[in-house]
Amino acid sequence: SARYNPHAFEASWQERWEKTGLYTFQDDASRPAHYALTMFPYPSGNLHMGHWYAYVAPDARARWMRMNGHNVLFPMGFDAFGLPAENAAIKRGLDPRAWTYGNIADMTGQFQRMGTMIDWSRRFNTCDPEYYRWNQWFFTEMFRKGLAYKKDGLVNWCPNDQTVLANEQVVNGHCERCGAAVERRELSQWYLKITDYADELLDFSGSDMPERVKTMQTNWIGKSVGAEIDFDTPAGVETVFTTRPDTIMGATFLVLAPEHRKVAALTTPDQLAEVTAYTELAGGKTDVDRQSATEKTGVFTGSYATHPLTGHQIPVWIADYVLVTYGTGSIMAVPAHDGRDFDFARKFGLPIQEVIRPEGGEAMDPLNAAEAYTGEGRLVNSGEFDGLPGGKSGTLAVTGKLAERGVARAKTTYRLRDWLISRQRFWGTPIPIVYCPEHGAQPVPEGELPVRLPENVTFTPAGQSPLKTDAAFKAATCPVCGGPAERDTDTMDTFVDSSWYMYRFLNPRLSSAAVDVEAAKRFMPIDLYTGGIEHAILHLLYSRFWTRVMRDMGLTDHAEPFKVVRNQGIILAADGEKMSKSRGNVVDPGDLVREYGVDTVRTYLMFIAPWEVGGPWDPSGINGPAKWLSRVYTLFGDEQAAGPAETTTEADLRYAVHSTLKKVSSDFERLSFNTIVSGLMELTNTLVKAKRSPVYGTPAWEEALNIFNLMLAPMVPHLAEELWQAKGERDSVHLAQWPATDEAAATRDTVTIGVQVSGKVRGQVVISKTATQQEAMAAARAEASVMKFLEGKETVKEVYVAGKIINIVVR
Ligand code: ANZ
Repeated sequence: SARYNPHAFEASWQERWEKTGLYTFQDDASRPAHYALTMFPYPSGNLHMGHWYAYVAPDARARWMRMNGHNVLFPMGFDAFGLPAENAAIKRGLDPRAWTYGNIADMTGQFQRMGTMIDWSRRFNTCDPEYYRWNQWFFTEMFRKGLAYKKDGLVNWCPNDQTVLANEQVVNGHCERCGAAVERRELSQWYLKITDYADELLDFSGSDMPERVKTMQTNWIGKSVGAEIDFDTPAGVETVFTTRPDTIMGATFLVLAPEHRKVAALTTPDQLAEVTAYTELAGGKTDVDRQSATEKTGVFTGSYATHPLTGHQIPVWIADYVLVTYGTGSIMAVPAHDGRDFDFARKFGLPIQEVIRPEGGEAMDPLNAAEAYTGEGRLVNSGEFDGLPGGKSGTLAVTGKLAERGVARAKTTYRLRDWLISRQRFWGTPIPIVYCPEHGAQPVPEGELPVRLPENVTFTPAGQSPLKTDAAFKAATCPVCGGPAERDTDTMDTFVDSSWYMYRFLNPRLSSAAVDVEAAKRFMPIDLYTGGIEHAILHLLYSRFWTRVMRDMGLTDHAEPFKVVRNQGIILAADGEKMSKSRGNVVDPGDLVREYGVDTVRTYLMFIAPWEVGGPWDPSGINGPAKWLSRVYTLFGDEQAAGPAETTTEADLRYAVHSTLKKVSSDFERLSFNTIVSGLMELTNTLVKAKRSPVYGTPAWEEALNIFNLMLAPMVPHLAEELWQAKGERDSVHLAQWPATDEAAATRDTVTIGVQVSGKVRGQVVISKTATQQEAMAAARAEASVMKFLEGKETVKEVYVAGKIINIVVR
């Protein structure tokens, strides 16, 4: 008798599939297009459990879509530029190219053992010159459209990674990659104008993304509607940005960021020492430290500004709670109605003037008030504006009046900054710009792309990019005059690579263009994009920006790259911590595959937790799926299982099969993989019993096995194929159609419900769904297990919740 031995057939099926090109994507316009993509991995060298968890379930989903008649594109590649390759070069003298491609080869092998339907013939790596050439092309196109520009300014510098970072890569003042505290540097760098699309990126109507992803992006973009208002100062006009112009009559002082360029001109000689000391102190703190500080700090500049409505002289202070990078880097302080200004005024004894009062509220006592009133309320102490509702109406009136005099303008501000893409690193896409002494920054002409990374460069322990010292790389000619020019030696942020890679899979070898426009029309936006929540802002926002740029270039006809985005949860180690080498709690999927076979590992990963939630790894948990698959294997065999004879009827069997099929189909639709496994496990129990019943061998039995086999195919592709072909089928189970539910068979007019006696479950009965209370009670009383608890007792109450429970209360 045959026992389930996955090692006997898994590898050989994979070989057969490979040889017959089973998963090679065939473009077939007669079937509806379906593009499923999971975020591609970084080639670190190993596919860990997190990768398996992320890839296996979407693979099952893609297989299911294929069986449902869709023309499914499910490709994979590698996000292959980035620092680890360069660090291996600096620390261990390895060639970043060899290191990266070696890892890619290893990981592709590991991936292939996973038994997915990925079409490997479409694989590309973002470090392939044939790919990054198009990064360069996009960059030069954006340069021509003014969407890529170079600017001097304060930038985030990671002292550990020796490179600048985008704002998105700074998390709480620290480098998102290595955790080092980020410093500020003044540098000239390349930016992409994502801010041009800020408003559009707030519109999520074209993309079904998890709520928290939308919230994170909305907060990141941070749109604020208000006005800019001009104040006269001894150093010229100073413009502030405010979201509450209606509070202007309560503005009792101005505050500038310590780095504001007017600080020097406003500082009076007797305040100079204090201001200088404070400015130096503030420069050493991160924005986050500055904004979260509980105690407000600041100093008076010695100068006064003129209030544009009252003409009063109000003091100008500097304080680090005002950021130089937001708005205009200065504010009008309204301590009565802004919490930060309130704390500041309290601390330094500055005047607090109430101008907004809550509906029906008391006047504010400036000396004893506990906090600012930040609601909309109604205007008071505001002269001609008194009585107006605060918020919108007040703002309109005040801004209107100031605008007439030319000292205010309505203004919308965003927290979002342009995307800084220059990196002072080697292992990335060279920025295709040359600097001519005569003609300045010039894009490299398309015919000369790609600008290739040089080979055999020498890395220094200090970590400086070898491009900076490579004379041959730097030497270039100006495309305008043909004279000598110097190449930009920075490379692009690797998030550029992943911003449009999904388009490249549509035709990865196309040499005449970045994107196959016709294919994009049919396959984009992506029907289901999956990956980790950690990409909620960076990658997803950048891709949404890039797609809009492509639309404006005429390459696509849509604005959103993803129709649906879903995030998988995280699988933690058995100790509840993240699996990591340093903690020594890593479970290697390769080891598990060698022990249990791929299908068991796949099943376990789908069974372990609701996919979008994740959970801890239970080392013994894999035994359940392993046993289940052996039961399944035996079920399909000829021998009769031991055990008492069963009485399963044809209707019972068909009900079990079709109701499971209906549930599994809807679970696939909503990505509920763990309940698919449990549904199939439950059905296995029914089938094992049915095998010992008269229904065994009938057409209903044959139908049951057939449907069960097809339902197994997306989840356990090897076992399903083995069972399918053992039955004598000639075509792969993966080319078969997903079975149709027989709706009549899938619903039953009877239900099994529990019977309680005085609240304790004593038995169950099968009754008609439409049974009356009387019929239900009669059935319950006739049940032997219930009867003995009723004997000699008096019934006090009968409860029947239709379809759910019967309770007979006795005394
Ligand atoms: C006066 C005022 C009165 C304000 C009031 C608020 C309430 P959001 O919503 O985040 O955009 N502000 C402006 N520029 C700033 C900067 N560079 N650093 C720190 N704070 C700054 O916040 C806009 C408000 O934050 C602005 O409106 C300004 O304070 C402050 F009852 O102006 B407000």
